[in-house]
Amino acid sequence: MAQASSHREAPFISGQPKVDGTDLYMFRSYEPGREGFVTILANYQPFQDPQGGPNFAMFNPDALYEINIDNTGDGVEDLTFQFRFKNTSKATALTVGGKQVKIPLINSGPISGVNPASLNVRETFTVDLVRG
Ligand SMILES: [Ca+2]
Repeated sequence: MAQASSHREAPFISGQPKVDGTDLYMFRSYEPGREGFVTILANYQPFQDPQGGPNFAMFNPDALYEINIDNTGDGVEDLTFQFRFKNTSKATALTVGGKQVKIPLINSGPISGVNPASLNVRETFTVDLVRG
């Protein structure tokens, strides 16, 4: 039996795009000295374009994102990677009509580097590995 993620064709998950897992990729590392490693990529929130700002797709801080790995071939997970996300607002305010007005946007200007002043909402995550 194969299980796969949806691409918005499932009615329930189409109403919750932030937790809609669209693709999962796994490949063996080809870098020298890392032959024993596997890289896993997971995509969520389908059909988001880079130019789709100013509020770009963020993960749901109320959701638990899990990637289950069966490495014994019995269809039962042996490793589970659990991701939890947190959004922290800097409460950036701009002067509008002489008043300080908090912006509802993720950023107030171009983003370059990690955590620049123009970034209003910072998204961080934790990952836990559950065995068994
Ligand atoms: Ca297993």
